[in-house]
Amino acid sequence: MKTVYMSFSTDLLHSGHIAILQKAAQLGELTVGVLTDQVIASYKRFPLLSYEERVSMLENIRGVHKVVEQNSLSYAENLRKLKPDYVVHGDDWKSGIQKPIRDEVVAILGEYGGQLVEYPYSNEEKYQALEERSRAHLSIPDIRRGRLRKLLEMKPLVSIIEAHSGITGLIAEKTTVVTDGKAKQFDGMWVSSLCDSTAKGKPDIELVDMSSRLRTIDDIMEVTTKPIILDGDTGGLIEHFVYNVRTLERMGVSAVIIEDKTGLKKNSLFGTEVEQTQDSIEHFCEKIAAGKKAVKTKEFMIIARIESLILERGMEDALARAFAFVKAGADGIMIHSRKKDPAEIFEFCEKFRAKDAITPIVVVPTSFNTVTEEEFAARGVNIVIYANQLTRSAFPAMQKVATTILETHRAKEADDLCMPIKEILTLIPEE
Ligand code: SPV
Ligand code: MG
Repeated sequence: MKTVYMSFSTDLLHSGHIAILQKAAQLGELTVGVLTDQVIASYKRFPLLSYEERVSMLENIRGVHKVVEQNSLSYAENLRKLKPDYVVHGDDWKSGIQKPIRDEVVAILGEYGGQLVEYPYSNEEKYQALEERSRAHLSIPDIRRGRLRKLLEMKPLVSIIEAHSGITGLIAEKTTVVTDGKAKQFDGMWVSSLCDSTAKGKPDIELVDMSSRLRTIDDIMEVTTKPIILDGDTGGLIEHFVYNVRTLERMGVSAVIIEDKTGLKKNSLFGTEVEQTQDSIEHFCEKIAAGKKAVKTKEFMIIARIESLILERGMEDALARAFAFVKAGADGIMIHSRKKDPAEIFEFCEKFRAKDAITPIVVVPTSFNTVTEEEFAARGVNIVIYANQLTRSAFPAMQKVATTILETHRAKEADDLCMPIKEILTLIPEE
């Protein structure tokens, strides 16, 4: 009896999948490798059905002999273990992000004389419509909101990038790289006060009001499905914060991060160059507790941000605040620093983790940007936020083009710096 291997990520099993499964089963004893939630989320979209549900679904399909876990986009581990005579796949992976995976499968099959069997990929409209419906489903507030908590359970490190508009949201949603059989995307978006204010030409001093911030979030939500963390500045008055928590939760935002400052807020990266006042532990705990009381779901997170290192109040103060804020109900702690050297961030993580192994730690490595995600994860960090890089990269590009046009009295010289008209026209396809 010949043996056959197929890999499946789908959570919507349609007639096209059944047809290819039946063809594969005719070639021999069929083993299906089911991709884990983490792998699927990294390259496609968050699965609507969990890994266990997808395993059970495939186990009950006629012709499927066995179901095994495939814990990477790469087939290498399972192929070397099972040495199937055939690998079956649709022919859609001959190009695009799956091509390197296919190339590796071909090479490994070549090692022991296995064979790749490809059937024409069926991209019928009804299947496309199904996929579009699933995507739309993921953007529904109730489905989107809880995904940050799910990601925290699934992944050692959740990586988040700033978005302040529909287009930056799309970049955060869609940018994908594949390296060594591993696909990587950002897990979600940070609606930064700095970048939201900058996009509106305003300083980052809590001047852009909540209605405007909500409008930005809505613009992003219109075109994306990934979870959103809001930079909630100081959270404002406790009496206002409780209302805003409910609004954000209802919209499908996953978390708000509020910082323990009071009075006129200035951006943290000014540090002690400007006057900034830290809130008292008691008052900030009151704000956290009031916010937690207003939350209606188990999913929405209130994360407390500690400014002690920014304001040079010392490690002991930062740690005392962290433990007090967790006790008051904070679902996570963001520790911030504006030093290039990550030593104080690492020291905080070590000392915090010595007493609290569970509460998620968030960092924003704008200054300490040499540290890799792997190293942060090893130090006990759970969320890394790239808080301003899309704004900081777009601004000089726009400024250069504007200067070039002024200098040359025409747009020709600026053209090389711009995306071709054809590309911009089709960048956002019509539905
Ligand atoms: C933001 O992105 O607005 C932040 C992070 O709050 S920082 O700018 O580093 O203060
Ligand atoms: Mg901010």
